[in-house]
Parts: sequence; C-alpha cells; structure tokens
Amino acid sequence: MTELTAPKSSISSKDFANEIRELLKYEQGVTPEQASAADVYVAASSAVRRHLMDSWMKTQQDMVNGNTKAVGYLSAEFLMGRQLRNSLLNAGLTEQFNEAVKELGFDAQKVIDAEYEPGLGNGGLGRLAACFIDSLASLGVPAFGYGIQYKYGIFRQEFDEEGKQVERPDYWLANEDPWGHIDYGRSQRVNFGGEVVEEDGKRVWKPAWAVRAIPVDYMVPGYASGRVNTLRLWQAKSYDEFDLLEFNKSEYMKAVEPQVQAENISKILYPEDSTQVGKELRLEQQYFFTSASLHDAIRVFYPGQDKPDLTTFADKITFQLNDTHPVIGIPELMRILIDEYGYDWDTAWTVTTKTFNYTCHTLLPEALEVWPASLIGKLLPRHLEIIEKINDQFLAELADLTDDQDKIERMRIVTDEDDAKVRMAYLATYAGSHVNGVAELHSQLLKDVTLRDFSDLFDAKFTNVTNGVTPRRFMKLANPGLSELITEGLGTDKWLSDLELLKGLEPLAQDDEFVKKFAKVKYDNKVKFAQFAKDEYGFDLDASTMFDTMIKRLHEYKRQALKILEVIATYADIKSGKVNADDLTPRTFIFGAKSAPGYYMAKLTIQLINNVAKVINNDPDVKGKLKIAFPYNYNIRVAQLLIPATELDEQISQAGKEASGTSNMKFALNGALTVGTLDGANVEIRARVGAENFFLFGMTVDEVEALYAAGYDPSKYYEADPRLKAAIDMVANGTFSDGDAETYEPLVTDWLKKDWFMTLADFTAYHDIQSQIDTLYADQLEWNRKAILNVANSGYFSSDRSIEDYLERIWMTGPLDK
Ligand code: 475
Repeated sequence: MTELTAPKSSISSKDFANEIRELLKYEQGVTPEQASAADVYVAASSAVRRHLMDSWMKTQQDMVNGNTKAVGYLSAEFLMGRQLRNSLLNAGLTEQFNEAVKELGFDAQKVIDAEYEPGLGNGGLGRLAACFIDSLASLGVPAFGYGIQYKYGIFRQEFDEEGKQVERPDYWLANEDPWGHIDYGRSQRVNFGGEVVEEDGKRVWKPAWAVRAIPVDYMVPGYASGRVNTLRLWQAKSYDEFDLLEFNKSEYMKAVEPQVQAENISKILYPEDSTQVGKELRLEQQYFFTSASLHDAIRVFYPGQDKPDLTTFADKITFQLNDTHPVIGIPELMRILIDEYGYDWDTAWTVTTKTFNYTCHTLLPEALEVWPASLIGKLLPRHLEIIEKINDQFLAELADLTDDQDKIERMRIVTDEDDAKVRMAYLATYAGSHVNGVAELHSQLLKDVTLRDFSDLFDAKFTNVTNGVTPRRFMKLANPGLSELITEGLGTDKWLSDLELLKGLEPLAQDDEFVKKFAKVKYDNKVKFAQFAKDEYGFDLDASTMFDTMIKRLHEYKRQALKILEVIATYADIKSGKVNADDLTPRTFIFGAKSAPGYYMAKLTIQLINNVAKVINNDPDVKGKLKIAFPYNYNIRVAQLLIPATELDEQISQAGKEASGTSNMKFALNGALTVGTLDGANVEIRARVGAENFFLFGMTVDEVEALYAAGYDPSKYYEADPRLKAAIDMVANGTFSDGDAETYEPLVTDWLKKDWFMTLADFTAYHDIQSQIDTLYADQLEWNRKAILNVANSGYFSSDRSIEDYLERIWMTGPLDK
C-alpha cells in the first residue's frame, strides 16, 4: 500500500472547469471556443489563486497576531520560474486542472507553455532565494520575500550566425501577469539626494526627490503546510505624474522627465553575476527596495500604531541579507529608528544588530561590493553620516579588542583615503548578528581568507548553512517519472516534505528490477528532452548516447573552457588518427550558459563552444559519436527538462572558487553522476553519496594556493601534455574560425600566459578520469546503481533542511501554530 500525503483539493474537475469558464467570461470576455491557450492560462492561474486565497489571508493574520517571529528574506533577485504547475501542485489541483482544460478543449502542456518565465535573477543566488521562500512556506514559517519587480528581467540570449551571444531585452511584463497583485494602497515613499541640516540639535535629512514604491504581491504557497506566504516585489513609480508647468510651455518630453527617472529604478535587472557593478542606479535600486521593505514590515507588524514600540522589532521579524545587495538596509533601519521614531543611537543600534543577518555567496574579491563614499553621500547623505558613525564606533571597539593597528586599519568599514570607500560586506559583518557562507568549504574559506580579521575577533558570529534546493520543483514537477518510482519504492510520497526519507532507496540499488525501472525513467527523460530540443532548437539528439551536461553562468572560474578543451582534444585524436571514432563512448555534450554582456572572455568562450559544435557535429570522421548541443537562453524551464535527462553532471570549477553550487544538488537528486573538483558543495555531496559514486579529479584548494605561491606557468602544462597542446593548437590555428587565427587569439594567449583559474593545470587529471567514466557507463546496471545511490543519499540537500538550519542557528524562530 502506498501512502499518499500530497495535497488534494476536494473540488471536482467539472467544477474547476466551470471556474475557468467563469473567469474567461467575466475577466477576459471570451468563450472557451474563442479563448486561446494563453487566455486559459490566465484564467486557470486566477482560479488557482482563488483557491489559495483563504490560506493566504489566514497566514497573514496568524503572522501578525501570533507570537512567532517572521523571516524577511531581502534579495535583489528572485528567480522563480513558471508559477502555474507549482501553484497547482501546492493547491492540490493538478488532476482537476489536467481534466478541466481537456474538457475545455485544450492541451494542458500548451496552456502551461503559455506562461512566460519571469527572469528576475541572474543565477544561483536568485534561484536560491526562490527555493528558500518555497521551503519557508512549506515548513509553515511566516515569511516575506522582499525584492524588486524589474520590468525587464535577465536578457534573452540568442546566438548570431557567428555563434556570438546577442542580448535581447526581456520585457516580461508585456505579458499578462495573473500572479502579481498590485497594491496601490500600500505604497511607500522612498527619498533620495538633498542634504542633511541641523535643526534643534538634530540631524535632519532634506531629500531632493522621492519615488513611490508600490508593492506587487505574489502568493508563495507551501507544499502540504496549508500556509501561503508572500513575495512582495516593489515597483517604482513617480509622484510627479506630469509637470503641468512644463507642459503648458509645450515642452512635452521634458514634462515627463522626472517620471522617467523615477521609474527607471525598477526598470532592469543588472545582468552581472558575481561582479560588482558600482553604478549609481544599482545603489538606487538597493536602497529603494530595502527602505520600502523595512517600512512595510513596520506597517505590517504594528498596524495602525502611530507610536509603535520598535524596541520589539527584532522579535517580530528577522531580516536575512541575501549577499551585500540589501546591506544599505542597516543604516536605513538606524535612520528610521532615530530620525523617524526618535530613538537614541544605542537603542537603535541594539535593535538593528538584532534584526539583520548576512549571507555571503562568493569568494571572488571582485564580487564584494564596495561603494564610493562620495556616491552614497550624494544619493543618501544621512546614511553616509550614519555609516561613518558606525565606522567610528567600530574602530573604538576594535581598539579595545586588539593592539594590532594594521589589523584595525584593514577592517575599516569606511576606508581612510581621499576617495573613501564603503565596504558593504564589512558593514554587514559588523552590524549583523550572524554571517554565513553557503557550503562548509565556503564558510571555512570565508573565515580563513575573505573575512579572516573578523573571524579572529568575532568568531561566534560565523556559521555555515549549506545550500539546498526544493524537491517540489526540481523533483516532483521536473521529474514526474522518477518521483513516481521513488514513491513506489518507498511506499509513500512523504519524501517530498522529508527528503532524508530517500535514504530508504539505498537497498533498492541492489534490486536489478528497480534499477532497470530507474534506467527506463532516465531514458524516457532523455527522449523527452531530445524532443524538446528538436522542437525548440532544431537539434537532433540521440537518446542512446551519454548526456553530459554543464549548465551555469559562463565564468572563467567555472571553467567551461576545460570542458570544451577536453572535447577538442578527443576530436584532435580522431583527426590525427590516434583514435577511431568507433571506439568512443558516444556522448552528447550539452551546455547552457549566459555571459554577462560586458564580459569579453566569457563571450568569446560561448562563441568558441558554438563553433566547435558546428565543426564537430558536421565532421563525418566523428561518425556522430560526439555531439555538442548548446541551447540558447538557458533558464529554469530548460533546467527542469535537462536536469532529469542528464547522466553526467559537470562541476569542474577551480577549487576554492565556487561558493556552493546548487545545480550539483539538483543533478544528484535526479540521478546524474557528478564529475567534479573538491569545490563548494561538491565536497559535501561526495561525502554523502560516497567517493566511489562520484568522479573526483583536480587540485585541492591547498594545491591551488601552493601553485600560485610557487609561481604558476600554464605553458609548462601545454608543453607537457600532447593532447592539451593539440587541443589548444587547434583553437589557435583557426580550425573553429574558418582558418582565421585571430578570432580566439585572446583566449589562447590567456590560456598560455595567464590562466588565472588553472584550467591547464587540471586538464590532464580531467582527461584521465574520462576513461573511468566511459568504463562505468559501459556497465549500465552498475552506472544506474550508483545513480540511485546518489539520489538516496542526497536528501540532505533539500532547501527544507537549509531553512531548518537557518531557523535553528540564525533566525531563532519556527513554524506558526497550526
Ligand atoms: C554562487 N550572484 C554559487 C549561489 O548561494 C552559489 C552577484 C552579484 C550580482 C548579482 N548576482 C550575483 C552571485 O554572486 C551568485 O549567484 N552566487 C552564487 O550563489 C547560491 O551556489 O556558488 O556562485
């Protein structure tokens, strides 16, 4: 007997179809016969929302009336993915929906595909925020996600004739958004610029301009928790709708200028990932959403109170700073408490430090945000004063803690130079109660390297919370076949809210019947992906080949170059006759990656991969044994199809550079084996799934450091490994650029002269492990046993577990009473 605990609404399919009909009629003004799939999508979405409404309202009431501290997840990015299937799942309406749309004469998948995916994030950090709010709701913890409703999300990626990335605007709001509710009545004023004057012995900020922050609310339904939380994304609108004076002078365009300027704030997501942009507009965005969110929390938790007792603020809500992007919220809360509510500095400081905690997501120095004090002073003059005072207080505290003057200088929040800088990570570390990294290795390196001085003096603040992913979206929705098999194998579907139960699959890895069923699910997923790739991209993929996937932002540290060089080396072996293509294990190499628009080397790498694909895929000598597929515009939708279809997952960053990685977790949970370095969460995945079920290669963090210290010369590796040499020579001689040696010259020169991320030094180890991979793959039963062991032992990587760790170690709160 299989125990089923998935939510199921009691409404019939017929009634649900009628609700959709009604909405089509009264909201959209069409009959089912006139309706398009997009109309049905909008109506069905509204219908699901209605079903979630009571739980949403009750959750909000319980949150305000109860005594459970809420969580505010402040994040410049929420990469949510499509909403309809997830909402249906959590509302228990999946079957009714499938039946109802059929009854209305529509194909369910077409209706689902009518939803335009919102791209309000760059990559890992934004997707993590989405997984976390899913888990918060599923655990029944009262929470808000707070962010920005960008009008334009991450760019749509295309490839041109030459294989270069082209960025197209992603105007997602040009489509109907049935999920977001714009709440004009609960807007907040956000001020900017101007000056600070002295009035009655008080510092008073006289801003020069303001924008109106309007909340757009999205439901965040929990799985089987009966709770629905809120994702509140702010939209910027002007107060000065139209300047009549200017208009009368018939200066029409000038009259709308202030409006254009204000609305620019929420216009576009910065497409830089893991780099600091340092643009004024970016700081405006950061202040815009944190200021609005803090004021909003006061409004929500002290309803109707003119003089709330904000000394209790940190008992009402705890704010998590998702990287440094919302760190300007620290001086903002100080300012609100002191200037708007009249508290003294020390009281304000006590409340503020109890309120905030900070998560760091990087180890790259260039990703740590540093703002010129002059820019903060121009945009937020009162905040600069407060930051300087925090800095003074900090330096005084440090003087009590250490005699090491150099250390104190190194730790300054505001640097001591003509063009002073504000280090946001330091501000967050000092002012927050806790600081965490996102995987064990990362948290250790934060303490040992990035924030070493801080951990020396404030060790108790530092902790680790290893990332996780939501099994609802990345298993249940993305991989229905595997989910069914797991439920069958475990005799229950409870694993979806308690992922450690996957451990129960371990014995089944020895059950050949089960292993075959598992292999069949994988194969079906490959066929499904191949069909999608054909329809969407025109690719011809062969599901009988090994699907070997690398999906992540294009960045040198992630080393897509290592992967493509290995493919080229094999191709060079075929061309030189050293290898007969017939002897190769057929592989399909699948890449998905966007590059920051201004990141030259990353863009050149994309171009190279596309052109290697063109050459290899069309060379008869390859006999179809190697194939490269690079679907453009990789996004959550593609991830949901590709991850379940993947057999080999590439996590090959230079050790000590990838903070955690989260696709590595999704792959393991979907039964792919990982080839990877000892970096980020790979370390923990390997420890859990077992070293014998993970293809480890490459230098360790210590070896990397030692090699840097000894003086790294990549050309030595080029000379030492003939396969590496052949691969680089092929790129250099124009094989992938119609004979033009110039095209990839910058890449070749970088590899041979600099190679900062030591791609060449790890090449031989990476190559050597490929034959182990092929050997295991030849024994499908063994391969799939290991894949099952990956699934069985990855339950730890549920974002539910991450959230439980945050609750216990950082937030000190828990679920609402039932
Ligand atoms: C890490 N994004 C992954 C993931 O913790 C990790 C930076 C600046 C501006 C906009 N976006 C960013 C990141 O830094 C980012 O995505 N970091 C990633 O966070 C979640 O798994 O290793 O690279």
